Amino acid sequence: MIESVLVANRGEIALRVIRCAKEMGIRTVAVFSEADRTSPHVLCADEAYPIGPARASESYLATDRLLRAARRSGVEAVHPGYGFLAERDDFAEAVVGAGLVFVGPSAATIRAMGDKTEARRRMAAAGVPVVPGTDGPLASAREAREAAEAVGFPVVLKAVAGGGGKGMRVVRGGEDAGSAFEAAAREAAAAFGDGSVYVERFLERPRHIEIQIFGDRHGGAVHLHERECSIQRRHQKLVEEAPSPLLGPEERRRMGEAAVRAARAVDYTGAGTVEFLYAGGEFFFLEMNTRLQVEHPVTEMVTGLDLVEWQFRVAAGEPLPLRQEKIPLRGHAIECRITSESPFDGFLPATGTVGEMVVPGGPGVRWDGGIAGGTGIGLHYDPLLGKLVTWAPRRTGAIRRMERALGELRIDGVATSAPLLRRIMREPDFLAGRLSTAYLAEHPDLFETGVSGGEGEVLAVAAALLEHTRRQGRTAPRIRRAGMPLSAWQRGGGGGGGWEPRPGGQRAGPFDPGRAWAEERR
Ligand code: MV4
Repeated sequence: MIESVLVANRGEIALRVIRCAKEMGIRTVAVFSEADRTSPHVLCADEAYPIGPARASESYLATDRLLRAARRSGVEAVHPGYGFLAERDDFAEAVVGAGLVFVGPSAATIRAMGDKTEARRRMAAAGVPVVPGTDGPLASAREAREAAEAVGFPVVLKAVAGGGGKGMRVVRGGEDAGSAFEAAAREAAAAFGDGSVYVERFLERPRHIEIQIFGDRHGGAVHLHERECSIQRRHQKLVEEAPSPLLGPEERRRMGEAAVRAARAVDYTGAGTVEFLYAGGEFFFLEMNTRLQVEHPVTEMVTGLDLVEWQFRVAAGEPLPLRQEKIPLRGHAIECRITSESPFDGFLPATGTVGEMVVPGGPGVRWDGGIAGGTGIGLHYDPLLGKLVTWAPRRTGAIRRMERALGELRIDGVATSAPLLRRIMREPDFLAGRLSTAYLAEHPDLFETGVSGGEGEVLAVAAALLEHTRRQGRTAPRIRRAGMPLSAWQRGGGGGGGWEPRPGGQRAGPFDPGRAWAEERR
């Protein structure tokens, strides 16, 4: 087994990996920037090394500094987490070149899957369905027009070096293909240093379903079922779940088999994800992500397996712990991403210092977070504070549990996405599993706050006062001994889940004029 690991990451994923390593008896080494001196991942590790200033390019993205820390600490392996250097083939190569174990796939696999046209070619050759489109990059605007016409409109132009939606351009008619090509190529060159662009048929309102895969160094490959990730905003996922509410056992089996073919086609080792678009009863390969994903806990909850433990075992050269038929699928799990963003304010990034926190608990509830009271939230890194995950035998139970848990969650000192997530947990289309990548765009009411000045504001205040008076009459008084400060539980408000009542509910909660207004209008 691996005896020591440096975790080349921060926040919740660094903590997640360190927790697993500790349970396996692996010595853990954290790294931290000047902004993360007292972060939980640093405090939790056996040892921690400073790697530079807050700016990621001079710390978490600085291969030389990470490798220096690895050498000084004498670790045997490096776990990249996700983001930062996790999908950089040159980093994987540098780690292996330094005589260390890279906990992830080979540099060659990362490189092949990073080129989206090569990925398409390899998948098509392996019998994995791909979206109709071009095999390679387009040489000119004229070629783009011709390719678009051959594929059939609407089409989408994508960066060969892209992924994650950056630089995508949808084209609905022939006249626009040339100018879209020029724009997409320019954007791709600026974003990725490679202006190559290819074309695919554009699927309308697809669902995003991905399959968790695992491969070992002995030719073994399995899948751990799917995750439904359709609720996204600008290619950032907000809610993920497993299994997908609308996938039948037959489709699940076919998608799983296609994902395993994909894994075998690139000699995959470690944890990976095959992303599919699902539209009109068909599924198509989209991309392969050569890392552990943010949303891996929903897979862990429905399989009962520890994916990070599997990563370490595979990296140590062990065969996969289970055969395909033995991989369980039990119950339903949902994950909500809690980010430091103001959802009702255009997702404006929020900053601050985490004050008092209440982390939800109880049966079927998991909190994977990277913050604690006192943690500073700035603008240097990704806004993900933590992930709230619930499990129950059925989907409705997991949703109710999530709503309950979001109600318990309190993060004072910084605005979070939690109030929006709580609204989603009550929204009829979500409850019915009517999901697509257009879900948020098609539900603008989720973002309504109701107080927007003028007449509306007067009405909102009136409605809110009415609601407040009604509630005062029927809720138990809050107990507060003289001189005792209110705890976060008693106080309500703050930046966490907020204690929004259910429509018509009777719970005490902070006064929320927007909510009261929306309810009054119904
Ligand atoms: C597509 C598509 C429709 N047709 N490709 C967006 C992220 C990037 N990984 C690929 N994306 C898409 N590719 C074809 N041929 C629609 C999207 C897309 C999307 C995909 C998954 C999840 C959310 C999305 C939101 C908008 C567009």
